[in-house]
Formats: sequence, structure tokens, C-alpha cells
Amino acid sequence: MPIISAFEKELAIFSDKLKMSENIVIIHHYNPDGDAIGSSLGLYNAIKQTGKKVSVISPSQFPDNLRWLPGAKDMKVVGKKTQSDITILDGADMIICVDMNARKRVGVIQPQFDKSTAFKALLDHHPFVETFTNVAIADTSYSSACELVYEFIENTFLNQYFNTDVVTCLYTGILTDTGSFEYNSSNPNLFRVVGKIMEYGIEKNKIYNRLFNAWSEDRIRFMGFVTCSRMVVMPEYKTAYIYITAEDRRKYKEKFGDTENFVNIPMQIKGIVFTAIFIERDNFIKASFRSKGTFDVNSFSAKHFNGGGHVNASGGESYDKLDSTCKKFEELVCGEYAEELKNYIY
Ligand SMILES: [Mn+2]
Repeated sequence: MPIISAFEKELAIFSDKLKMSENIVIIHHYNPDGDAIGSSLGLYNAIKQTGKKVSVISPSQFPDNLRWLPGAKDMKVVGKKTQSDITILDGADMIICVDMNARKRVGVIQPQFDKSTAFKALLDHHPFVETFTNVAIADTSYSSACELVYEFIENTFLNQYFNTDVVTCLYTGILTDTGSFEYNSSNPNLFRVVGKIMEYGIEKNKIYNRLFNAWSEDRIRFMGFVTCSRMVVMPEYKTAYIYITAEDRRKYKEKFGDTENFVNIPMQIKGIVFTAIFIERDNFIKASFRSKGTFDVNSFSAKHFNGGGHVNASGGESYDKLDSTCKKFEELVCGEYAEELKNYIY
């Protein structure tokens, strides 16, 4: 049974408002990934066919390997510098937020977002969803916002607008948020949705190659360097982490998204259950965490690194220097979390 059937009341309100609205804006979280872009564009391509005015705002730049997605060229990408130019929210009578659990995740457009009197709605699959919209359909059983958007379209008047473009976008987010069905993918409903998507005749292998076999030579060499010289393994604690300096990023001509999956590299070592990456950015250290099993990196990051996300994948940040951030992480692993990690069975 579709997960969305538990949201009968919300679905009715959401669908009615959407039917009545004439100027719809879709927003996802800043630093968008395949799921944020895929769910926005999947919904966009469906709503576009109704004749309503619809647009997607990306609160920051998005990875190059998503540029080919149907509708990507129509997205309004907001940067720090263009913040004041954004008046597009002014005429909106409905704002749909996808793949985000808190208003601060809209990034630089938050002032406009807060000011807007448009009806606000949310489709999300993160834990700890803040109440910041008029209606919300949010459930962590979904692998991805894209799986949820599929069910949303399926259960509203939009269901007549499924086509190859719509499902190509949705399949993209499902692939990226599950690591090609490696994690977050144990719910049978996901495979029901994927089965439906396949019926539209998507170019499954081409999508995979465009997403995952599309790096620059510099990035592949960067990955090799990082694995060789920037990976710290703590076998006793089943933990490993990677750190990257600003100089490393310059040397390997880092482009947006290049370091995206580096946090998963140490996870391929037998026995490792907890990984982290710390990247020296302009004014802060960007952190990401991954785990296998029940070790909760969402609360780990929320407690120690000003972040959050999912049980097995989360982000965070630190305003210390890179070396003291790494030291803090090692101290947590060897201290507060030592017993849990040493005895962790997976
Ligand atoms: Mn997501």
C-alpha cells in the first residue's frame, strides 16, 4: 500500500490548494543533491503540463552531472550575490518545498520565504521536520523525496501528467539518495514505485552513466590522492575519516560536487561502520558522516557538529580550524563513543 495513504487529510488540502493556485514556486534545500533537484524537476515537469505558471528556485549552485535533467535549464539558481534580485516569490500563490525539514534550509532566500504570504506546502522524508509550512506530507519510510513525489503525483489530479521526463527526474533522486539501492532502500514500496517508473521506458543505464560515470580526470586523481594521503583509519573503533585542506582543493581544481562521495570511500574497508569527512571551506569546515546499521549519525552531528540528516547519512559544520576539528572528532570516537563503537556489531 502506498505510504502516502496515511496522509489522506493533508493530501486533500495540498491537492485542492494546488488546483486553485496559478503561480507555483518549487524550492529545495541549498547545496542540492540529486534528490533535491530530481524531486523539484519531477514535480515541475508534471505541473507545467497543467498550464499553470510554475518555476523551480535552487537556493545555490547544483552539481554538473544533473544539468542534463529535463527542465534543469529552466531553474532559477540563486547565488549569494543575486540574493537581492529574487523577486520571483512575490507573485507566488503557492510554494512547495521538497526534500527539506527546516526553513533555514532554503538558505539565502529565507527572508523572502518568510515574508511571502503564499500557501506553503512540504514533501519530505527527513526526520525531525519543523512546522514551517501550512501543510506537510513527511515520512521517513520514503527512500527519497522523489519516491514521495511519485506517490503525490499518483494520488492527485496530476496523475494524468506522468511522462518520461517526469519519471526520469524522479528515478534520478531515487538512485542518488539510495546509493543505487545500497541503503535506505528496504521498503517494498520503493520497488513498487520503481516498477511503475520502468513502465515509462526510461533509459535506465544511460541515467546511471550520466550520474555516476561523469567525473573529470582531475576529480578521479583527487580521489586517489585523498585515499592515499588524507584518510585516517581507527580500526579499534571501526571508524575512518578523511580530511581535505583548501590547498588540496586548489591543487586538484575542485569543482562543485567533486568531493560529494568521498565520505563513502573508507566505508568500503572491511569492518568500518562509521566514517566522516572534514573539508576546509572558505569560512568553515564542512563535515559529512556515514554509518552502517543503527549508529545514528544524525544525532551525532546534531550534538557535536551543528548539523543533521538521516540515521546513516548526515552533514554538519565546524567553525574551528581543520586540525582541531579532526582532533575533536578523534576525541569523541576514542571517548564518548568508544565503548559503543568498539562493541558495535554489524
Ligand atoms: Mn533526499
